[in-house]
Amino acid sequence: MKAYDGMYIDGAWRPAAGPDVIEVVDPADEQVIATVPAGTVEDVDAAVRAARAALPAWAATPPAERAARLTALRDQLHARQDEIAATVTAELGAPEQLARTVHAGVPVAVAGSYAELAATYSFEERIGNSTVFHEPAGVVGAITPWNYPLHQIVAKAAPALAAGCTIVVKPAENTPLVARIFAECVHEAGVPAGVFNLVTGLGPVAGQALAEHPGVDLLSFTGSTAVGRRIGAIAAGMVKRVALELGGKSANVILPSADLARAVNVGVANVMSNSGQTCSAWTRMLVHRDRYDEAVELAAAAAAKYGDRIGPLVSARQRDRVRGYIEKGVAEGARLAAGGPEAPRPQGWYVSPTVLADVTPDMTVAQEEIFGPVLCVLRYEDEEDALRIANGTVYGLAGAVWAGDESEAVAFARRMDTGQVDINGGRFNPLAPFGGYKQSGVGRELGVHGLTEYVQTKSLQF
Ligand code: TXE
Repeated sequence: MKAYDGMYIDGAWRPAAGPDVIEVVDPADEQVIATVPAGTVEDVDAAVRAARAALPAWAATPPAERAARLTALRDQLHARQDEIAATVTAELGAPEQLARTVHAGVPVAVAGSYAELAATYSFEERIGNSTVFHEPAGVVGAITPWNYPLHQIVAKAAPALAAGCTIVVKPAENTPLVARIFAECVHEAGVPAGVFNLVTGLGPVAGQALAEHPGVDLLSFTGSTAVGRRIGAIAAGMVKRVALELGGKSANVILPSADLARAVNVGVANVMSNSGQTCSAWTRMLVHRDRYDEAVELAAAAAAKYGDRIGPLVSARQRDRVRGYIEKGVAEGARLAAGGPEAPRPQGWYVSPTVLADVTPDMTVAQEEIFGPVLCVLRYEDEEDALRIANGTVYGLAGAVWAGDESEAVAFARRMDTGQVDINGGRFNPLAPFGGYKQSGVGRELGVHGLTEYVQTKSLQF
């Protein structure tokens, strides 16, 4: 067990203001692996002051120099990929392969993309008789969740730094260790003191203090809809800009012309990956009634095969939540085709890959985000019915459409009320905008759209 002290504020690891610590637990064996300081209002204040003080110089730093720091940051993340992967495995429970490829790999690509965008973005443009400047939005307060602990930080910090903003990050309390590695990488990359700051702590204490701090101009939050609403209310009350990336209940629509086996297998893998703790996961599989039984059989077999490759959930609380949803699904009339609420192992916060069949759109499991390895398979009558079901939740984050003909899938995707759709499987693109329609959020992350969140415009008329 390692007791870390200090928080990264103003370019150095400073002792915390208070004595309290947070225990970090390995979800696979429930052992405490480390402690980190629980930041207080005072720590947040010190971090925001440092960020404010660093803002004018960083905002005035030429974009090419900001790009050079981001390139150095990408190189640091790349050089420490093994350590990052091992840390995510320890604090989140992510299986090794997933930790290496996704948790450690994607942030390298995202940091690299912002190194390029910082150098190429039009921070100044001419519109008729005006010159428009895209200036930094100011001091950013970022609150991040545990499900992709490094990616969630990089997806906010990299565009903020590219835009010339300074930032204070409050990472999730379950996964602060990889956040500390990120701060070390920022430091090694030569980012000036105060430009990036890290305060570990509890949401209602450090997170709330950050959101409410008058020295913060823009809030960027990823997490639950409940907390997102609070952050949005604080932002509205103080007239701060806000970006919210919240939950999802994404539909995987398998049209009758699709390759059913492929669509089902990829769909199951999508839901089970990261033990289902992915906001964009395709948790509702929609299948035409004529192929429904076949699809359920395929999904159950795929889920059963996934069994030994799945990691635990992040906490006992999340495990209990997910089990509760499975039980509720069965109580409301769904049929267990694979898995179930019973603990598959005596130790660790595991839940078996679960497939719920005969799910109808009105059931709780078809409406609420479960955030675990649970797939709901729903039946549709025709394309219009599929569209109604796909669009019939308060969320609109992601989705998938499968069809024999790509243009058929595209036509359907265009009618979906959702921010991102994968066509016949799709492939991750770190430059494509990511974010929600409806109650899945406000604003976009990644690529040029992500950068735009962190600028404000000033126009000069001639
Ligand atoms: O999230 P919280 P939780 C969803 C998912 C999951 C559920 C609960 O459905 O089952 O949320 O997860 C900070 N003021 N998602 O409880 O609490 C907190 O410290 C300021 C979807 O872990 O929203 C952490 O840093 N900050 C999701 C961050 O908010 C506060 C990812 C997220 O934690 C705060 C995670 C407060 N009052 C969960 N309370 C996604 N969209 O990817 C908490 N926080």
